[in-house]
Amino acid sequence: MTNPLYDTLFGQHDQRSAIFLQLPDGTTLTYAKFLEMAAQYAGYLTEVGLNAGDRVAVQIEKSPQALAVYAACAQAGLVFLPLNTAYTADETAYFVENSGSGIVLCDDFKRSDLAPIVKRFDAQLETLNADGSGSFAQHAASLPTAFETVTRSEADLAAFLYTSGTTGRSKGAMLSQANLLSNAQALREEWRFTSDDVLLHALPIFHTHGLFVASNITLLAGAQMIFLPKFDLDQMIAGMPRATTMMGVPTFYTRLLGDERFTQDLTNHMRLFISGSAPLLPETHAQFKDRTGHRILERYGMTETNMNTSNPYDGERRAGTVGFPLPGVELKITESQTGATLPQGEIGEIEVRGPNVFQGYWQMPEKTAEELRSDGFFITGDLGQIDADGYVSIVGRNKDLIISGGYNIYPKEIELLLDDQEGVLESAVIGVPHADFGESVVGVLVAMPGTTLDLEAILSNIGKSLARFKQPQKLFVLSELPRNSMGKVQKKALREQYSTIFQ
Ligand code: MCA
Ligand code: AMP
Repeated sequence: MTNPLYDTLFGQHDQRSAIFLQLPDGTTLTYAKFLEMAAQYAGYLTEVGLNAGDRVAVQIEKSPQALAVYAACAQAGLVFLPLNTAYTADETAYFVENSGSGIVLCDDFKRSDLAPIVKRFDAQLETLNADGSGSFAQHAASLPTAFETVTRSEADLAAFLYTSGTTGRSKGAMLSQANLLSNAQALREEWRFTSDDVLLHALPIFHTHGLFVASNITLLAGAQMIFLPKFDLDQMIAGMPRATTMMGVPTFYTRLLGDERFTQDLTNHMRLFISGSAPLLPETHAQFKDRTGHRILERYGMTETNMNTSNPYDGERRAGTVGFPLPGVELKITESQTGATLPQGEIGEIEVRGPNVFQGYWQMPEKTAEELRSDGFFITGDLGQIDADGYVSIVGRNKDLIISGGYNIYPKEIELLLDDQEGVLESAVIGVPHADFGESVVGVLVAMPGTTLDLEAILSNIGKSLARFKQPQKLFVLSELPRNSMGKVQKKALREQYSTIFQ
């Protein structure tokens, strides 16, 4: 194979007239047409001077065109770097600079915000809108609909996905072709995807879940997707009769259950519902079973590792667990400090090794060394336990992280901004239970002596540089933060104190 990722996921469908995407307006896109568009995009990316291994930063709304940029990068041997569309220009600037992207694609409405940034980093800015218009599409439209695939190997990098850290600085997780392919192959087999499947796809495609888990498996199987721009209850319910499978974060499932149109009849023909990215409450699993007769299959993954474990397709899908390690993935529970494997049943750090585990953080060898052991085991920062039957459960986190509606939010990043606000002495950001998002962000502030904080002004200020989903939903002021004898802020106590504010 000249380029395993492209050949396996895309190239095999080159001439296929079968439908790849069903779109909300009732139109469809065949594999062949999709790949013609991708080839034109690959042609343009090459024409502007990008070479194999160069990064392409993409912050565009979900659309077939956005997915075609991923295919184009694979075909031209470029590193695809998708960015959350909710990121502010400040946030995006960091990713563009850190990755050294040669080109940035954005929607037209973001162009004026991003232009000065992109210029500063000597990159090229082009636009690609969800309706297929924009400067990038215009240039590409005049190019041939076939492109000679650039030779690459499985060891070459395919994508960077940025993931924040406990220090507040995002790190570019480098994923190789082999990382993506091995995981897609394992999941397709585990979940039995075939060309008869139609996946109801409402996840964003700038994260592992919607891009690599959902789209790569569909492509590998030659299946179809009902490709929705975002989660919308009416569209989900309208699309379900045409689907065979669905993937979602727990919020998708609680929202569906909250709608009386979501009935057993609507789901009778469905083959599989999969959940991940955040803990699925056993109550949700049970309610879903009662309502539809289906047992949601829960799995566990990370940006750095793709998917690690899955509940079984056949056999018991055990609520509150994330199932068994996938074929080829080794998983152990260790003592955090020493890395020593703990006896079965004990709670400890989850470590994983396998072809799914990433290549390290872009230009951050120290960070890589902190989390990736020399023997190849990745320290996930999740606390887990393996029961007597081998089912893995995630029981907590050894990292300060909030997961809201499936998006990861690192408190440190927000605390650094809050600490800089006028009159703030110090701050602590915590996640508290939220019926819709699972967890929601709350900030606790301590004012400088003699100061009264203007909470509205603080929220509005940090909102200028912080994506909306990361912004605290509420701010509270305390005279001091609870600390232990070592002086460490007791976030657990704060979480308990504010645990019912969104209930
Ligand atoms: C939107 N908002 C949020 C979130 N999403 N706030 C907190 N948490 C969120 N997740 C805010 C918006 O800024 C807006 O604020 C208001 O909620 C409504 O916005 P809207 O766009 O209408 O929201 P929505 O469509 O209802 O979106 C909620 C959602 C979405 C459907 C749950 O967040 C979503 O699709 N999440 C999936 C994330 C995902 O794919 N994660 C996978 C990561 P305001 O009204 O105040 O302006 S990959 C991963 O984790 C690993 C590898 C894994 O295992 O999969
Ligand atoms: P990210 O690397 O940003 O994509 O987020 C990965 C994190 O999401 C993991 O380290 C877990 O903490 C969490 N996660 C993913 N899937 C699950 C799940 N099924 N149950 C609980 N947490 C999960």
